[in-house]
Amino acid sequence: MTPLAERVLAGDPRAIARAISLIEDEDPASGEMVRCIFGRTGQAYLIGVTGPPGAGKSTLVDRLVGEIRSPSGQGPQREQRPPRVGVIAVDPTSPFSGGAVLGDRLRMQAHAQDEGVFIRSMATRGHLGGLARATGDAALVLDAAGTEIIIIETVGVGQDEVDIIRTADVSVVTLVPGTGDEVQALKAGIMEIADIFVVNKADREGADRLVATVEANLALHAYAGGEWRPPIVKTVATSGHGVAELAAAIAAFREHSRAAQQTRRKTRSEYRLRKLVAQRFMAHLERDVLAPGELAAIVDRIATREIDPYSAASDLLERAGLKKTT
Ligand SMILES: Nc1nc2c(ncn2[C@@H]2O[C@H](COP(=O)(O)OP(=O)(O)OP(=O)(O)O)[C@@H](O)[C@H]2O)c(=O)[nH]1
Ligand SMILES: [Mg+2]
Repeated sequence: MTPLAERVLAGDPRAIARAISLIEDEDPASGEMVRCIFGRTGQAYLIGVTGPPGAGKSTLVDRLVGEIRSPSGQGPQREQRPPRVGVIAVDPTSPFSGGAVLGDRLRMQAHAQDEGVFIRSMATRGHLGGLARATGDAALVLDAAGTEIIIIETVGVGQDEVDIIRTADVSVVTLVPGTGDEVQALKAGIMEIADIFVVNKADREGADRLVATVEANLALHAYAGGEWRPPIVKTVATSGHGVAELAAAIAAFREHSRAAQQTRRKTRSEYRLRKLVAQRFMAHLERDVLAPGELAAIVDRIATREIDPYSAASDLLERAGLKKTT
């Protein structure tokens, strides 16, 4: 057990922040830390919130945190006291634009006095394909520290987001009227993984039309009896309108999927393991087996049809000391 891991387990906010920074920087020490805390995770409920840039996700998440923390509020976990909440906002903006910092600061103000809330942005730089893992590890840190509800905000509707959202216990997809994002979301396959749809900025023209479009999409799917049909919640994040309904929808989904949650977590574990092995194998290949630039050269040869990807892959496996496959 490293001293940092111990402090994370004790719930020390500065240790949590430090641990997430290590993960963000891909510091080798972060792997050791995650190994130490892993056995103490698995208690938190993960809420993934995604949607196009500027959809109002942060405003909405902020309101949702307020709702979950309010003694009279709705929420996925209401026993005696409001649950501790952690927010990880995956920020695609350059660390130099200040967007993340500003957003953080604004939200810190709203929950600054609340010891039960931890908010953190993570930059996406340097995480080619590894973003889902970095986010997942950051969630493990919060989980180990005793955070009961973890909200992960991601921007966009691409593959990275699908990957991240896949790791959540519930996926909330936020759309806004008049942007045509739903088409893009459809293409990225994000509609299929949504458990709850939010039509935010419902104060704007076209909200009902967007609700109807999403409804029409859902109608294409025949929901079996007892199968969860994603509800569509209209919100105005700036005023808080609809946020209690969103919290209630999350609570309803949690209740509905209680039995299936283990399966979902198993899928998540399998996905993480497969990703990790694939990433490690590629890293090993590039670092220990191939000469610098050799992988790029092989890629070029595939692009110019000099070799086919199947033969190239077999060659690489063989050179890494694995059995030749076809
Ligand atoms: N009219 C209206 N404006 C909203 C609503 N929700 C958020 N906004 C505004 O939309 C802008 C973007 O809000 P954010 O919460 O930063 O959106 P976001 O999706 O987190 O943005 P990124 O993280 O940069 O992708 C802000 O100016 C908000 O005040 C809403 O329901 N109605
Ligand atoms: Mg945001």
